[in-house]
Amino acid sequence: MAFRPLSYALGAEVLGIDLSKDISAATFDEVHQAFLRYGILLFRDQHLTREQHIAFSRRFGELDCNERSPDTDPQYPELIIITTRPRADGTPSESRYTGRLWHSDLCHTLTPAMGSLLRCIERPDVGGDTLFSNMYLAYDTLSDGMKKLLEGLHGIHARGRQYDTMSTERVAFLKGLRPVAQPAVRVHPETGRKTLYIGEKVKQFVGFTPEESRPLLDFLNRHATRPEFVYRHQWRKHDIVMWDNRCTQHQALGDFDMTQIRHMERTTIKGTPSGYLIEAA
Ligand SMILES: O=C(O)CCC(=O)C(=O)O
Repeated sequence: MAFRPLSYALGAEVLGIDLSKDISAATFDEVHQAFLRYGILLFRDQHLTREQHIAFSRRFGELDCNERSPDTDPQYPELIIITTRPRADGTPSESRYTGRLWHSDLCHTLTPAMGSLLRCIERPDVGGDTLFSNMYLAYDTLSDGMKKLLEGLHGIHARGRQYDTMSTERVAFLKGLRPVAQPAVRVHPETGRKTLYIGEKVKQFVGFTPEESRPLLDFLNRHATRPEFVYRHQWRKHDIVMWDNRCTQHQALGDFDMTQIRHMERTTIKGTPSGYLIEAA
């Protein structure tokens, strides 16, 4: 097995591993260490069944069963389906716009995700890329003054996404949920390093109005997604990309012909408790 860095900022391709086979504890440990070091791992040409995708993901910890997501596969609750494939009744898929804002998975819950493993089943002719950014670098490169200002600040993470792609029942459900506040700076539980924990789902800071929060949020989002902190992944069929939600964020691009099929399946590894519920505005 070998690791080939994907960009200056983050990511490595794992060479010489077949995830459909049994993986020894020693090999798994090497993969885990690389995951912590690079933030993103790419496994190419992995011809896996859904069961194998789930089984490999489980090696990293308990999986989220997506109780609240409309995109869960009915047969495999561990899988979130992100697809442009229309539903059986011919109506558009609700998940076709998933991930269009910079975010870290489940940041709007009290147990944000530890990791996610996204498998490319079908891709459009061109585009449908995903961007990833390194939130350690984003934090490390802030001034001492800004670091001090952010210490103790909590961002309010909005739930949901484009409501126009959802059924009315689902919109009502999401609107009824209380927002979650997360620290703007968090410590990665395994590496001990500080990371910036914001994103485009953050609408305001606790104790500040949305209008007061906006300039700081705009600055932080721009800063965290500077090209030198970002890796852009161009998907190939049978790719699996695994990312560490505790020190990276990502965005799915709409840079493709939406009449073509882009079909992705994701497992999500549960993280540790973080943040607190606040009263809905
Ligand atoms: O479809 C993608 O490229 C990423 C989707 C996404 O944002 C997610 O799975 O959290």
